[in-house]
Amino acid sequence: PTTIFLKDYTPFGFIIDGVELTFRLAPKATRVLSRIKFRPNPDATDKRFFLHGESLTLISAAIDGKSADVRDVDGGIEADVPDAPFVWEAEVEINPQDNTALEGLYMSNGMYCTQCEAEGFRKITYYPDRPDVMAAFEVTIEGNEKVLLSNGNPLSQSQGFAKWQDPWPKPAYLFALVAGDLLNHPGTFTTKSGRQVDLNIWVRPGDENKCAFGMQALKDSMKWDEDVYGREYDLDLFNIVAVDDFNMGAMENKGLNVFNSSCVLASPETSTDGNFERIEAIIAHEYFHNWTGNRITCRDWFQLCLKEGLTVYRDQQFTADLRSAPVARISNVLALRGRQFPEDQGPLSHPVRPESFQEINNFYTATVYEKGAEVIGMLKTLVGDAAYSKAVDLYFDRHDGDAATIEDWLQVFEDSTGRDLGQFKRWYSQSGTPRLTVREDYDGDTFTLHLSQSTAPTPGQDEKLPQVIPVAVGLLSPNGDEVMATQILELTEAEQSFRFEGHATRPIPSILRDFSAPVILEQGIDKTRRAFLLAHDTDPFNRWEAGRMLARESLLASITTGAAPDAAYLDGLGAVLRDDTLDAAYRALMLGQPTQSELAGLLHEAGITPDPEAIHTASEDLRNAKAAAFGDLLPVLYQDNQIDGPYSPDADGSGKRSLANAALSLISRTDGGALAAEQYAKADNMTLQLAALSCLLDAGAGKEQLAAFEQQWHDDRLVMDKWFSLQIMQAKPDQVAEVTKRLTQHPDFDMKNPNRFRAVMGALSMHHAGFHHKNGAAYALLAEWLIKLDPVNPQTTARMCSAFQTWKRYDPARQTMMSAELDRIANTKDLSRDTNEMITRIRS
Ligand code: HT7
Ligand code: ZN
Repeated sequence: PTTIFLKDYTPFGFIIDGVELTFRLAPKATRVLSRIKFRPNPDATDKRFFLHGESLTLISAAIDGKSADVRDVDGGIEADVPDAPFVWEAEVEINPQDNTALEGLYMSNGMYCTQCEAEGFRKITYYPDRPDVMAAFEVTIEGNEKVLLSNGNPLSQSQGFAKWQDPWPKPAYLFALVAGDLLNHPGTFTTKSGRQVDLNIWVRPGDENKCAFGMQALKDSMKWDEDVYGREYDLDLFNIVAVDDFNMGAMENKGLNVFNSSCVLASPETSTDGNFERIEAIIAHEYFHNWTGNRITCRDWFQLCLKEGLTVYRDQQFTADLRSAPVARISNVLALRGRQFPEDQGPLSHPVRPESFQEINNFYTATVYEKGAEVIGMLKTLVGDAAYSKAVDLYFDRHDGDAATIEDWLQVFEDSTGRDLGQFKRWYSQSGTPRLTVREDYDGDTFTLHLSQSTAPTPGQDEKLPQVIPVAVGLLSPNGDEVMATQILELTEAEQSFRFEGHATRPIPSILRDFSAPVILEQGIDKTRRAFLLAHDTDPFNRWEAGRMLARESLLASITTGAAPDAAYLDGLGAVLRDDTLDAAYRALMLGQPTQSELAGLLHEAGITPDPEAIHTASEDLRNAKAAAFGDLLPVLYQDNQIDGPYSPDADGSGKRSLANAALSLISRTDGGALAAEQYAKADNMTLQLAALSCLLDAGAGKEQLAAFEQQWHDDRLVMDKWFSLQIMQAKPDQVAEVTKRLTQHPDFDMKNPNRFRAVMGALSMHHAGFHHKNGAAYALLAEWLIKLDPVNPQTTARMCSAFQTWKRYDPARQTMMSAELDRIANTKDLSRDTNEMITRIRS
């Protein structure tokens, strides 16, 4: 397989002055006619006329009206062309029906749809399928479907025919076409300059009552981007389409976003609060791409974080503004620690801007997205809010219409602030999670923080240089008052000291407030200090973090020494839970505890081989201890957070439900599931119904309800995904593989549907104690299904291989079993490039 390097970038030899495409739709033999105006690019040195193409049957090709002599080359075709403007015309045939990889033009439930990012357009026609080649598209669709959609504005439409024009030059990865018998949920939005935009959410008949929430989220996003970033929408129409078979969450195609139906369809009866929140964030994310991604795109795929990191950062800001900022921040950090830290600490570690790849689909990672967003957040913290806004305005002014780079992004900050960001740039090139170590000194007046940083070697990077780490610090007095409001310390050296004078009593520092940098903080403080911060920290993130650290230390002690759950933690937690000045969602987060895989990672970092059984036992013991310690409090929390009146997925309602459900899950440990059965029986929304079912299964009950749930929801694919997952998530560790295997034999298990495959195999790989059960059955089952899925859908297969990324953490017996499964996958005949690259990296 060929490796592509960032350093080898060269511009394409031609500029495109316009693209006309005609689609004659037929499930097994769609014809695509292209007419593309090319002219030589004066800035390019490589003048080769090469067009990408994959799985295409070429019917004809012509240059300036004369049949062209094309040569098949690796990944596409070449032709000799004039050293002057010319018109390329081609006709190809493709087979959407058999396209199970879900890249290019494919069919989902009788509907045609496309997915072109990153390199899917080359499966539609011959084209320079690279993001720095931008062009205006005109698209004609001929087909029998009632609705025929493409990017931009409609030029004309009649029975079986539609013509679309997108005036904004775009790279091919933003091309989209949808055709099907769809219904629309309409809306309108008036932009700040007074332009009316028609909005539609297109769905299959039967789903039209699940669009109202998504439509409101879209309007809120449009308004927020105007208010906060000054960005206005730039077409007369914005379409969203819900598709059942989709490899990821959603896609920001210009004017025609395509969504995994799980990321747009919502109703109280079928969606949980978590689903609503996720849908709101993803709709915002895709909409925000219109400026950060579409108007300004990436020069090449190495620059992916330019659009993804920034857009994730923007959608996180949006959620923080619309809901609770501390709760949003804690949730983001949980996601970062849960997904990005393991990636950065294992064989798949790569920089936010990778320097090489074989298959770009494998780099849509937590590092590029979530760590990429953290990097933007640090930049904003370092330059300040006003300077951030000024720099971003300059970015939009200077680069509108460009295919830009990280250098361009940093340059606008340098130009508008005068700051040298040379060292900051290391966040883009250095992989790994820095460790920030703190030591304290006090001399009766001056309090000193000695900070040091180090990053362990990662694949391909043995030496690490110091990075710029913004460390947000506040100081508290021993009675809990804040004696110094949050200040940003800039750690730039390997070791640096920061002095705070004039403190007659020794202050207590609150360090890395709001998680001001994506690092591992090693503070070396004792339980008493943590309990103090849990009780008094004025920074909501650090207050939560203090509780989290106490839980972590309690669990680690139980795992390694068999110690009982820590009483100081339980006391401190009890006080927080009783404090009803704190919002319910925040208290629900406080009740949570580190995941079992997080604990395994921590043990591994401490040089201790994690034992999944011991981790599982300690985690269960801590939950049982909470159930016992809060025996009186939990029913009160449950009762106080019941809501009369209609369901609403807003922050307040969902916060109350999350606290009540967290209480219920502990109560179910002592009442055998009686209260959960009551909740299940009267639940009128999915948040309450699913939580009750989950508690019942956890309590070893719920057989009847599980069957009733299936009976009630068997026609709803998205709800049935939950039914599949839940049974695996709540299975006892020794039964996880068996339950999963049984579910793969269920008539509704369809591996071609990525949502269903992920619901089942994702749940298997995320059940830490079950996946790592010593009999190795789960390893074998996952490998078996990855091997089956690879020829069908390489992209989804490759992503799910990451379940094995932590294999070297475990004992020799488990390592041997996982390694054998990795070998089995690697040795599979005709393994896809996607999966091959992932397995090779994981094994390295
Ligand atoms: N920019 C998109 C990333 C993407 C994708 C989406 C759906 C299917 C396949 C895909 N490959 C890449 C989604 C986003 O980040 O907004
Ligand atoms: Zn994105």
